[in-house]
Amino acid sequence: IAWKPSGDYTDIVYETAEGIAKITINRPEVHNAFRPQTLFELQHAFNVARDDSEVGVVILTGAGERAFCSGGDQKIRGDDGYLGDDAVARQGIGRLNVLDLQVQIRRLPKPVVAMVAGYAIGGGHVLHVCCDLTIAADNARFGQTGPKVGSFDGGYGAWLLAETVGLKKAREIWYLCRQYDAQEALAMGLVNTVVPLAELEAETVAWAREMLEKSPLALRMIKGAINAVSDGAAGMQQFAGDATMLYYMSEEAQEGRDAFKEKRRPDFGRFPRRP
Ligand code: 2NE
Repeated sequence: IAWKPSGDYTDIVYETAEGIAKITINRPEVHNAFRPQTLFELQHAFNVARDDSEVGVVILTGAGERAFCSGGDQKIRGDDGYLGDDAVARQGIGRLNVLDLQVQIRRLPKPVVAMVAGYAIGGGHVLHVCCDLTIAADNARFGQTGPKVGSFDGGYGAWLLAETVGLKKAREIWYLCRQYDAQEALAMGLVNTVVPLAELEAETVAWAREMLEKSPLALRMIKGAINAVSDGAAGMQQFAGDATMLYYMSEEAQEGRDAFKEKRRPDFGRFPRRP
């Protein structure tokens, strides 16, 4: 697949090909740990992918074979969050902007696939949990470290993980901070499949291509439906927005718009009162 890079980023790489956007966290020297700048760039790239009507599937991955993402960069962790090099950070004020990215992945109305080689650890583990699907290389290792390094993610990192692997296993993952290999992850339903490292991208692209053959609106609605349960009112708000979008696409809704513009009474009588 011939990836075409675009965008002006320092911490990530954004590429597209054949209706797929590939977003790569590019800080291999720290196992792709994220800093505030990384997350601003990821948010920007996910917005670009969302807005691009040619893109039907987004892949999130990490540079190199050793790590998908090792979570927040502990070397720039301040006393209240992660410090960038912007004006806010110069006042000593930290950020936890990975939480905004998690929400964005959930809200993105296209499937997001985590392509994991090596470590998916800490906040990096939560990112793959937030993705719709995870394709793991056989060298992948999964786990949370928060209680070891003085952190935790009580949001998606807790309840979405529990929804994925069950409550007992989620507690084990958090309370013991062990690492799990790819086969263990597969057995607990944490990933969709495990492939040899050399085949990771080809397999992920094959899954993406299979999804691209499907109805984009159906995928959008089923993603929203599955997320609505655990996202509560915010999930329903998105699902309701999609219902409005579908209604706008109907002649019935367009009659209301046209009648307003033509300064006449709308004629809704020709539309059935459906059972
Ligand atoms: C991932 C793991 C287990 C890998 O171990 P190993 O031995 O294979 O590699 P090593 O030597 O630890 O790491 C290679 C280089 O990457 C850096 C290391 O410091 C090392 O660089 P040097 O010190 O040799 O220069 N590196 C790795 N992870 C880093 C990180 N997260 N921040 C900064 N530098 C990192 C092992 O590296 C490990 O345990 N990493 C830390 C994982 C971790 O605890 N992450 C943070 C969890 S908290 C979080 O992400 C979070 C949250 O809970 C809530 C909100 C927001 C964020």
